Amino acid sequence: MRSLSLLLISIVLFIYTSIEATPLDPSSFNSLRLWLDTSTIAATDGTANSNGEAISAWNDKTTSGNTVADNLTQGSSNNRPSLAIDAFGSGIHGVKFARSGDNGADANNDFLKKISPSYSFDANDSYTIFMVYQFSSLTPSTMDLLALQGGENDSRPSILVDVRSSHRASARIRNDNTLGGSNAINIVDSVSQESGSTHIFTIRSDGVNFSLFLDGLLVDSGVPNQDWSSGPVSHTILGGANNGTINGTDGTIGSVLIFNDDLGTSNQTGVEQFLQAQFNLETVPEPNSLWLAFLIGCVLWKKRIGSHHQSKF
Ligand SMILES: [Ca+2]
Ligand SMILES: [Ca+2]
Ligand SMILES: [Ca+2]
Repeated sequence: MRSLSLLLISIVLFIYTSIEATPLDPSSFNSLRLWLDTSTIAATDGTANSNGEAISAWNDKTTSGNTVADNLTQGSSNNRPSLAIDAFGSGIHGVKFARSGDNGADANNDFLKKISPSYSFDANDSYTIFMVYQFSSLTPSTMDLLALQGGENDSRPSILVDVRSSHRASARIRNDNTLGGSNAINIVDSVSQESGSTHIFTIRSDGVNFSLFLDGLLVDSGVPNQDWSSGPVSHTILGGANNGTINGTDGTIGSVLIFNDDLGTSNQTGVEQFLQAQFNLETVPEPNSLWLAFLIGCVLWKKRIGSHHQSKF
C-alpha cells in the first residue's frame, strides 16, 4: 500500500514538473512586433526620472524577429501622458493617461500613437496581444485603452482593449461601421475590477475567432472576427480611440505586447508569467492545475483508504 502511494506521489511530482510553465521572455518569439516595456518610456526632457513628468514617446523594445522600432509618440503637450514612478513596485514605472476633464486634467485626452506601423492585421489574421493595466480610482464610462484601427477615425475597423461601465474589462472587434451599428460590435463578456488593481489583458485570435483572457483566465472565446472590407487594421493608439479624441483612458499602462500569430495556450501562459513576475502580480493559473488538483486528491483519497484498512486490522 505504501509503495503504491509513493508511486502515485512520484507520478504527481513528475506531471507537476513537466506541466509547470516557465516564464517566457517575449523577445524569444520571432512573431513579436511591438513591445512597449517599462524600460523604454521616454520623457520629454530626455530622462524618465521624476513622477508626473510628460511622456513624449514610448519606444518599441523589439530586438528579434521584426526589429523595426514602431515607437508610439505624442507631439502635443496637452495630449502627453505622464510618468507614474513606481506604479507597479519599486523601480517599475508606468505611463499614466488622463482623460479630458477628469481629476483636474486639462481638456485634452492623453494618448500615444503610431501611424502605419510595420505590422497590420486583417480579418483572417492570427494575433496575440498582451496588456498590463492598472485601474484608477475613478469610475469611468467607456475607455479604449488600446485601439488598433484601420484609420485615425472611428469609422474604420478596430481591435479594442477597453473598459466599459465602471471597471469592466472587455475587448471588441469592430468592422467598418461606427459605434452606432449594434450588430457590428462584439463585446466580450465583462468582468468587474477593483479600482487601483493591476491586471493582464490578453487577446488571442486564431484568424477566425478571438478570445479574451483576464489574468490568464478565459473570459470569453469564439467571438468571430469581422470582415474588414475596407482594409486591415494599421494604426496603433494607446489611451483612446478615433485618433485619441474619444473614449479616453484614465489609468496607468505598464506594458503592451503585440505578436502577429496565435501563441497558443502554453506560450500565452509563459508570457503572462513573465509579465506577472515583472509587475509583481498574482500568480497566473496553470492551464492544467485542475488535473494536478485531481491527482493530489487521488493520492489523499488513496492514503485515506490505506489508513482506514490499517485501523480495521
Ligand atoms: Ca526627467
Ligand atoms: Ca517592432
Ligand atoms: Ca491631457
